[in-house]
Amino acid sequence: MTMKLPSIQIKAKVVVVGNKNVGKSSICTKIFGPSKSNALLVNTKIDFFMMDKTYELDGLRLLIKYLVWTLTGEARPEDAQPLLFAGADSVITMFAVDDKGSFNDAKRWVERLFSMMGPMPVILVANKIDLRNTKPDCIRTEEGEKIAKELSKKYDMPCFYIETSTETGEGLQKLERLLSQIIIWKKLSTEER
Ligand SMILES: Nc1nc2c(ncn2[C@@H]2O[C@H](COP(=O)(O)OP(=O)(O)OP(=O)(O)O)[C@@H](O)[C@H]2O)c(=O)[nH]1
Ligand SMILES: [Mg+2]
Repeated sequence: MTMKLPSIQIKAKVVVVGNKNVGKSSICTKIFGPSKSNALLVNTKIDFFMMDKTYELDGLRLLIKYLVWTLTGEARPEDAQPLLFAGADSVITMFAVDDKGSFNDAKRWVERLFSMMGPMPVILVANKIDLRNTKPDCIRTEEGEKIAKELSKKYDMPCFYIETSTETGEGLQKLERLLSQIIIWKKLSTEER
């Protein structure tokens, strides 16, 4: 007979940043469900997403209660305030492969985060990879990987790199899995809670 242990609950704050139009809201909706922002706060430039999800780890059941913060509208790296990142367990920095400006700014988003929070693991997400089939001059995989490698080296912290498309769904499961692993690692490696 197998006995079911109760699940361990983990609360996680995830922050998703990146330039306007890179697909932050789309990716959050796909992974975490509809935005809850109207129920919580009005007139902010922050959107909230929530999801509870159970993962199995070595026979243990872990319930992660995600609270995801993301920016809306014309936000720039230098506008990001400490409150956005405070207490974050993981940060996703996004760019769109068809938007060179968003790619150049991705590095600046990470540096803005680090300047306020100190280095922490980051996931760099290259979104809209479906557009590589139709649009010329998209950012290539090697270019994204190179930035991630440079950031990891410079700050001595992992900067993971994942490519996604919210149109085709490619990479979304991989992103969610990595996110959960980072959160579990962070909770196990700190004694703050
Ligand atoms: N082709 C393609 N379009 C996408 C993808 N992800 C998002 N989009 C489109 O890009 C546009 C912007 O997506 P959003 O999710 O609103 O982007 P955002 O980063 O939240 O934008 P702001 O909130 O304005 O900063 C929308 O028209 C989406 O349908 C993708 O993977 N592929
Ligand atoms: Mg949005």
